[in-house]
Amino acid sequence: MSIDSVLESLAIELPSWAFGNSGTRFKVFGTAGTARTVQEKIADAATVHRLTGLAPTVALHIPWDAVPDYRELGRFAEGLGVRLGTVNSNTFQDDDYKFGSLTHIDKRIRQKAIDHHLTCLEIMESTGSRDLKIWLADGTNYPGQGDIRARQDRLAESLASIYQHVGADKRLVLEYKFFEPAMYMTDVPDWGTAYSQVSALGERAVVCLDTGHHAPGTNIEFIVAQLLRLGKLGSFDFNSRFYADDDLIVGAADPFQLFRIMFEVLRGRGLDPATGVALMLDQCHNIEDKIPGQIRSVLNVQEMTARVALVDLGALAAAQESGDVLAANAVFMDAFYTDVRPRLAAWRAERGLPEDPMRAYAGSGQQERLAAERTGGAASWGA
Ligand code: PSV
Ligand code: MN
Repeated sequence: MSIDSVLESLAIELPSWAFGNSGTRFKVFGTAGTARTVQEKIADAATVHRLTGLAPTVALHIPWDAVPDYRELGRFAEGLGVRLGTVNSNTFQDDDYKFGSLTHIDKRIRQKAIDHHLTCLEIMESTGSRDLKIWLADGTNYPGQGDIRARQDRLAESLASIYQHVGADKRLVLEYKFFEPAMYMTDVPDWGTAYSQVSALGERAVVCLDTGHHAPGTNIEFIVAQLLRLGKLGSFDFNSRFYADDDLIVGAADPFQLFRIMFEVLRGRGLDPATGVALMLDQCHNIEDKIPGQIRSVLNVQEMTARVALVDLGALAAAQESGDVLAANAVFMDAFYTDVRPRLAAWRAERGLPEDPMRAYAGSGQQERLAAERTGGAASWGA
């Protein structure tokens, strides 16, 4: 793929929750100008798209973004130049789910969690969304607390009950995470578990890879290559981490890792519409302003993707075939070290976009206007 066609096919979905106040378990800081409603979050996402041309859709989280009329919300988004995307379910903030949701030992609570997902599927009919994304906080804190195998069986049964309602043009996307909030064992800890659970469901069930959800040192690009090879990579939740699930700006902690991941995405044709991999962000801007935080994020993905498009694949294959280890590595690193920023600035100028979206936003006065207008916003995670 040429660099221009790669750039044309790049679309990054923004999470509505990135525009709300968030924090750690120690403190949620209320940042001036932060969106207070789902409409304000969508308006902020539209600003990111207007300045970058990279973010045409916004993911919703239910019930954080619950509204009485989702068709109206969809029209509101379209009026601002963006569309509603993935619907994320939430079974992690209700007292009933203390010991699990889709895996819970009590059938009533399992059914409640299943019904929540059916509600999400109904919402998707109104919003025109393709993907229902499921991340579960289910798991245990102490060895012996739960029957690991029985919980897998209940999970499979619950997922099957949801999957039978997933329409022909929709997908169920299962996200894995190896810890937190459960600290001993989670019920979907890794790509292998997610893969085996979605494979049992059928073709329209796929895996979400959140880049913050692996043990330190995990070779994430290997998982990307494998899931693409198996036809089961549904989406990414991009973010970056130094220690745990830090949810920092993607590419901030390790740009080279982002490059290696995007290399495997392109290698596996992950940007072809037929493959259907959704590139999404799942981040929290705890101490920085949200809109420029999201602008920086989508630019980081674009920049690393553009560098990947520069890899001389012919030279790489030749070096690999002849066993020339250092030459192969040099081809790879040459692309990684290439500064593509002038080229991307020209690409933006050709499309009527600001050459430097970060500077354009900083100079627009919008942050100051929002800070003056939006007062009294709720300061809670997901608000
Ligand atoms: C869990 O840590 C997670 O990555 C899931 O995607 C949730 O839906 C999201 O974070 C909430 O921020
Ligand atoms: Mn995630």
